[in-house]
Formats: sequence, C-alpha cells, structure tokens
Amino acid sequence: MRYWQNEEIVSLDEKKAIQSERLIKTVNRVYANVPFYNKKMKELGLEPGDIKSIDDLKYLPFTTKQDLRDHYPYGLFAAPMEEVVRIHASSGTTGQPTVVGYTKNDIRMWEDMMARCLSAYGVTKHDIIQNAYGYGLFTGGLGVHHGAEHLGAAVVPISGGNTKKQIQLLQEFGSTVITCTPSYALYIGETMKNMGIDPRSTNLRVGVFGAEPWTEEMREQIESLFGIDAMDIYGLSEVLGPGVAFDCQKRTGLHINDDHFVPEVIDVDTLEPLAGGESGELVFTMITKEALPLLRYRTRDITKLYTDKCECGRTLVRMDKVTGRSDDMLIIRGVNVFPSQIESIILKVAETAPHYVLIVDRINNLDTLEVWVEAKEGLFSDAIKSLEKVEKHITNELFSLLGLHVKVKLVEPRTIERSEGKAKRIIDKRKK
Ligand code: DLL
Repeated sequence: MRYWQNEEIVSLDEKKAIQSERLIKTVNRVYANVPFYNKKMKELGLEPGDIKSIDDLKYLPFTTKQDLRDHYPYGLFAAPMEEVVRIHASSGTTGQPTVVGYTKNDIRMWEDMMARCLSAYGVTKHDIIQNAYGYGLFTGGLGVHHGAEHLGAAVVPISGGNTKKQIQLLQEFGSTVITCTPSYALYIGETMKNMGIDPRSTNLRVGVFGAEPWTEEMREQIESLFGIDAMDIYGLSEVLGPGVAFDCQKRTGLHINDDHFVPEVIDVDTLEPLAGGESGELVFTMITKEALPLLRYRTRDITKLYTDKCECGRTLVRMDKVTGRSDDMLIIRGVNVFPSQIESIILKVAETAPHYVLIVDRINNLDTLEVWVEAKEGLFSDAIKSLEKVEKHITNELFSLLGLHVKVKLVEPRTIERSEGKAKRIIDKRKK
C-alpha cells in the first residue's frame, strides 16, 4: 500500500490534535482579516478564544456560495493581494462566477493533496499522465497538472476537447493515465470505436475521473471499455479544486483529506450536524488555507460520512460517492429525483448506450419528466416493437425505483450532445 504522507495514517487522537491546532489558527486569521467573518462571529457572540478544539466547529457560522457572490471578487480573501499568486473561478451556470485565490503555500498544499490522490490510485513517477481536464479558470487542468509534476510523473497538458488529438496522443505518447470527466472518457472511447480503434489497445491503465457525479454502473462501463481502473476524484473550487477526496484501492468511499478540509454532513432543514452514515449536505472548513479559508462552506453536495477504519490503513474519514447536488435534485410531483438514480437504471439496460438527458417541463401545472436515452446501433432497424419493449422495461424499472411514471424515449445513436467537460444532463423547460 502506497501512502504519500504520514498524515494519511495518523491515529485519531493525533488527527484531532492537528485539526484543533489548525482550526484555532484559522479562526484567528479570518476574525482578524475578513470583515465578513468578524461580523458574523460577533453576531453569534463568539470570540476566537471560544474555539478551543475541533469539537467547537459546530458553533462557527456557515458560509454559502451566495456569500462568495456578495463579496465578489476578493471580499472573503484572508491574505493581502501581494501574497496571492493564483486566481481561479467557477463558471457557475447561474449568476456571477465564484472567484477563489491561492497563496504560494496554498499551491504547495494543493500539489501535495493531488499527489496524495494520484499515489493512492497507484500512479507513480513512471507514469505518463494525459491531462484532459480543461486548463484555465476551471481548477481541473492546473490542479491535476501541478500534482502530477509534484509526484514526478510526466504530464501531457492537452486540456479538454480536441478528441481526435487526444486519441492520437493516447496511441503515440503511450499515456498510461488519463484524467478527465467520466462523460468525456466515454466520448473518447466511443470516438475511438467509430474510428475503428480498440479503446483497450492503448497503454492506459488508470483513469482519474471526477468533476461531475457518476455512478458505479458508469464506472463499470468505463473500466470495461478501456480495460483500466477507473478511480474517483472529488473536489470543488471553493475548497481547493481537485484533490479534496479520493478513492483508495478498497473503493469503500472516498477518503477526505481531513487534515486540511474538515467535513461535516448537515441536515438541510435544521442545519444540525448529522451522525456518520446519515445522508445530508456536505460542509467543509478549510483549516490550512491562507488566501481563502472558508468556515463551514456549504457545498450543496449530498453524501454520507463513514468514520470506521478503512482496510487500506488510512485514517482519513470517508464519504460516499457524491451522487447528486441539492440543486440538481428534481422535484417531480413531489418526488425527489437525482439524475444519478436514473443513470444507474439506464446503464444496466443492454440495448441502450450510456448517453442520456432528462427533460423537465410543466404541462397544465403538472411537472413532467422525460428521459431521452440513446439506443445502441441496430436497435432502430429492428421492428418498432423491440424499441417499445425496451422503453417499457426502463419505464417499469424507474417506476419501481422512484414510484413515478417517467416517459422514456429511445433516440437514435449519436443524437444526444456529447460533453468535453462536465456533462449537462438536465434540460429544465420550467426555468425560462
Ligand atoms: O469540479 C473540481 C474538480 C476538477 C474535481 C477535476 C475533480 C476533478 P467545481 O467546478 O467547483 O470544481 O465543481 C465542484 O462538482 O461540488 C460536485 O458537485 C461536483 N463534483 C466534483 N467532483 C465530483 C465527483 C471541480 N468525483 C462540484 N463526484 C462539486 C461527484 C463531483 N461530483
């Protein structure tokens, strides 16, 4: 078993001591340097000295994406601009982008966290990493890049898109690792097949996939498509970028780098922290960042935490694979539906391809949900009957999972838009 750092395996007591010391430092830092936190803490009647250990985390104020927007662009920074060496931003489908900053030490910590993830996946300095996450304001490209170099691997900074070139380099550069969104990996594999190239014929052995929710069924499809290990990487720009949490070889949830990012899962209604194993919104407190150490940042990602020991030996707490964001959750006639639930059904159906989109509308004041999913080659040339049979099968499966009647429509191969980054799975016609 390969660990990058000793912090991954410290005892829980040691961990608590490290977290407590770092939290106290951070609280002092934001109280002194960020007027927003100074005001919030005073409103709660809190002084930095009241926070004595990590157990006091629950008394601190929450931070939301809206708070970042209200202080756009640099209002929540806790370091002076002369110490900030990098700025990223998340595009945000609605409203202003969210701007995040890093000092030199922050960048060093980020490199370390990324190297931790890569070594847990079994990547070493002998690997050639084709980095197909987008370079730019998005944290994916540069985040993975620096971590890969720090590990000592050779990184090919191709960025996202340019699929033919990706395939050419996969073949000619002998890349052993690919890093991109899971939906883009599927697209690359599909394009290879269309070009008559066997996706299993390259030197690839590991894929590092994240930046969007993906199911275990999707993992199996990608693994068998390329003949690789498909590993999960989780992160968000407000906390760091890629490198917040990672799959180990045991695959029993993602290890959170909790010596830097302390997680909580809260009940979205009461905002009270939940016990391990209970599902709620993931919240992070960044205890080592200098430029943007947010207190109790509400991610909107829905997951559970596991505190029992992992067989890999790491004592880093684990979280369930993130299968949805609270803002991706559709409420259809009162039933909560996550796109990942639908994905898990569709990907089990042999006659369909793993490309789908959900179309939500409101007709006569009633919410409707249609699932458009691509049929595999050949199904359309068969009798209409077999199309109907597959549609009916998926409808029934979805009904037994969700208790909801969903209209399923099989569409011709290659008619659903492919993604080179984060896939867009939902078209909500109610939001015009
Ligand atoms: O997506 C950072 C990243 C880049 C992670 C490359 C992994 C790989 P944002 O653009 O700020 O940052 O989007 C963060 O994406 O809150 C989740 O909803 C979702 N997300 C990220 N990784 C995963 C994952 C990057 N492995 C948002 N599984 C997060 C599920 C994920 N959802």
